[in-house]
Amino acid sequence: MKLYGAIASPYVARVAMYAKIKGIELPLSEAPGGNIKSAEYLKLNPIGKMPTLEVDGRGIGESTIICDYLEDAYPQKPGLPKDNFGRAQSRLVGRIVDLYIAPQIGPLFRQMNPANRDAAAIEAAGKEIAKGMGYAEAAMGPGPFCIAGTPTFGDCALATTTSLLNTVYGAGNFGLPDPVGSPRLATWWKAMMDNEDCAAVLSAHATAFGGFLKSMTARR
Ligand SMILES: N[C@@H](CCC(=O)N[C@@H](CS)C(=O)NCC(=O)O)C(=O)O
Repeated sequence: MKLYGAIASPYVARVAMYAKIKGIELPLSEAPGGNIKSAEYLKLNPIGKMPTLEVDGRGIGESTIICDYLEDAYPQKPGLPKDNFGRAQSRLVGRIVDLYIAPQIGPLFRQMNPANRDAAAIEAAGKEIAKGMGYAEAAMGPGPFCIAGTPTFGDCALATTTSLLNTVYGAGNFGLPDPVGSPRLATWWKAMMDNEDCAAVLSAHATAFGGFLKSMTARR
């Protein structure tokens, strides 16, 4: 089993974190053919995005589906809560990230250059992100993690995207409110940072993504 992708991607980091909390050894491997648009890679994942999980020569695409596969294939240490409602809520947090938070990141990326920025676009994206974070908060359980006392799928999805948001907000100096500013989200974020496994993945992701952002801004 091989996981292809770069840790700078929040979707790759999501799977890396999920594998880690489940105790699965899953280092990142270089994409077949050298990149995610190579014929070899596209054979495994015609969508041409990262991550892809290769299992016995066959590919699985989409980070959430890869996590589902890991849950089915390695049930010994669960990555979801035991009770059905908690499982649904943990998955819901991931869905909220994908549908309501992550789509706002592209519009913000386009506003990184202070010399040429659209304040209304920044405000609109920031508003939608804050709404999405509110939806995620509403889906949370008693905590301190998303649902309860251990990290599960929703934590992996929300934390890697939160880390990316923190980096983008910091680099862009947009003046947008802290995405984890509410008491429940602040408690959640602290729990993530205090968890050795989650913090290790978040740190690797932040370093790699920060480097990517720097090289992007240096090019303009
Ligand atoms: N819905 C996908 C999103 C994956 C995705 O957008 N990956 C980006 C990196 S963050 C990518 O591979 N982009 C390259 C491209 O679109 O060509 C998932 O959950 O895996």
